[in-house]
Amino acid sequence: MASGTALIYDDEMTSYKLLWDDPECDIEVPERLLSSYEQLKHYHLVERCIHVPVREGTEEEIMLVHSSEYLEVVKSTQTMNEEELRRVSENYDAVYFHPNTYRCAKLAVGATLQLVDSVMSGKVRNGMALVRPPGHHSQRNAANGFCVFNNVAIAAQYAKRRYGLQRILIVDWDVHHGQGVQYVFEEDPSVLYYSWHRYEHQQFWPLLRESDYDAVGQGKGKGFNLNVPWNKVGMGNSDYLAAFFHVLLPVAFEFVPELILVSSGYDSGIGDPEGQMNATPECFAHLTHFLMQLANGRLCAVLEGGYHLKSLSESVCMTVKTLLRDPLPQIAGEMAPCLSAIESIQNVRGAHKPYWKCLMYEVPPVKTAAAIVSKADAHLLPVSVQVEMEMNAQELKTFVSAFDVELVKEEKALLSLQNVLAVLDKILKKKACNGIAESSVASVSITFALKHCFDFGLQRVLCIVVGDMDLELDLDDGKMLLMNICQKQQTEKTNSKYYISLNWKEDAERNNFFCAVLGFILPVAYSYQPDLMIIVIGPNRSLGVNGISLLTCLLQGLAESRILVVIQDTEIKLVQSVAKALSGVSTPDFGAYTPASQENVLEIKRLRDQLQQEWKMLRCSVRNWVSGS
Ligand code: X5A
Ligand code: ZN
Repeated sequence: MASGTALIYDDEMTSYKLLWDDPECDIEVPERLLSSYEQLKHYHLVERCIHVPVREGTEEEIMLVHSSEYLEVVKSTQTMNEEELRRVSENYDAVYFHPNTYRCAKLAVGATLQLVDSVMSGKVRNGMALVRPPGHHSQRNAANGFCVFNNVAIAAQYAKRRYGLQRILIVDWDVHHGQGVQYVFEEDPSVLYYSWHRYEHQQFWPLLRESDYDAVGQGKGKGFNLNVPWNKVGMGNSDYLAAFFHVLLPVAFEFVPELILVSSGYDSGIGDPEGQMNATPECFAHLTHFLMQLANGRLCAVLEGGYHLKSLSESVCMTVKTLLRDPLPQIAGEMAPCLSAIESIQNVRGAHKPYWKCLMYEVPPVKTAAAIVSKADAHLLPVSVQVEMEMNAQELKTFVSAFDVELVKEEKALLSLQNVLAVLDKILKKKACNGIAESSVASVSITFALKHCFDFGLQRVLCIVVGDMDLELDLDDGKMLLMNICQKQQTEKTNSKYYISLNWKEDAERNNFFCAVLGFILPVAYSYQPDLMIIVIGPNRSLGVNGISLLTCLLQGLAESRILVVIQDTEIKLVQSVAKALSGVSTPDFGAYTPASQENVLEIKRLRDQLQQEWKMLRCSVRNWVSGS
């Protein structure tokens, strides 16, 4: 890996200045460069850097971003008198021209490209270019905000061309929005532009709507423009760090840049008359340090603004010192971002949620979703359970019309279906792990739910029906395994591999369901390996609340715990205990094992014998063992 830090500076870029009275422009003075360089010398930082000479940017390079017409206008200013210079300057917002402006602007572009070449060739690891005029406000056809040519934007285009780079990160920590950079790369996903800026709800220069957090990029470039607008002055170290931690850095690490260009303006530092912010010079050491962890350390810092000479030069020194890998200075101040900063951060994160994984999964997925008939009962469920509203009517209609309309003619059936599908959808989309739905017509809902599961691409659904229920289902292909735990002997259907009727009679007040769950249901379920389980509690159930919770708890070992429990009767006690079992808020007390009745024991034995060839986890005896089968 390359080592060393380049420093690019030339006295000649101090050779232009404002020639007339203009209170807006009089802060952009040659002393900005002189005092920065003096301070670097003072801390013996200049001698520790690798000196790289400046050059002029060529016309071809300037035209990577600007039009030839605009280039001609700027060129023409070198021979103008003061009167003419004033007139050209007035065509632009916050700009002054001097006969040497053109020469310096070309040097600023060339200095930036020299820096990019030094870093990309491996001559140095990183570096800084001290340039005037700055660049980030200038646009294809316009000078703007003291900027003539867009040094950093040209550098990004140049790096893409010359080195075939596919991902460049531009970090603009200047206190003004670099709208010029935003415009150039708005539709370009290969350049990620990040800028924070004094905004004050559009009351601060350059007063643009498109500086707000919702300007996320356009077309293919959506998600690659990050604006953090500051709506109050006085932002300090903790606000800047919070924006790095919660916005820039997660996105940058996901973006994986190959090169970082920093629009390194220091008017965001303490004391600056433009920014009115509070970040101390040490803050810039920390910002630099974080960015050095990306792009293999390939970082080019290019000076933009900064108008408080002392604050500017100290901050430049902090940046260069950090690039040279000196230990980081301690950062001052209470480490707590202000409310307004947090608001801005939240807004950008929200706007970018669709584009970045690191922002998408910020809320932990819900464990248990519930759709219940009486919303008033919601408070009776564990607090971690998220109560769902029904699937909206439109969503439902498109789904239902594609299937059998006859089945959901009744209002009641429709509502039932809405509950079940709302929760099922959450589970399938992994927005919830498991769920409960109350449904007055469970059999109809289940038919739709299963259809929905298969459309979604599930391979094996285990459906356990407790109680009497007639389901018209096609069971041949093994895509679902239906177990019916019922009171009456099912005479019309015979057991097969995928249809199992378990005839169960519960003894009142006895915990005897263990032998059915452990001795039969779990072994079959584990042999089947479902990717979703549906438990349906219908009418005439032969299982008590205790048995149902036991079943629900133990089955969570399968299908990544994806269980949907559909309950037909609206008995809040049952809903509550199932919700408890699913959400895992507490372990239900199942009581001690009690032997089952003779009748039940014989039924389990009968089923085991009948099905252990098909579902091999049922085996616990070597009797009748046939090897290889
Ligand atoms: C590069 C820079 C600021 C222009 C302010 C005009 N420009 N009011 O900081
Ligand atoms: Zn600025």
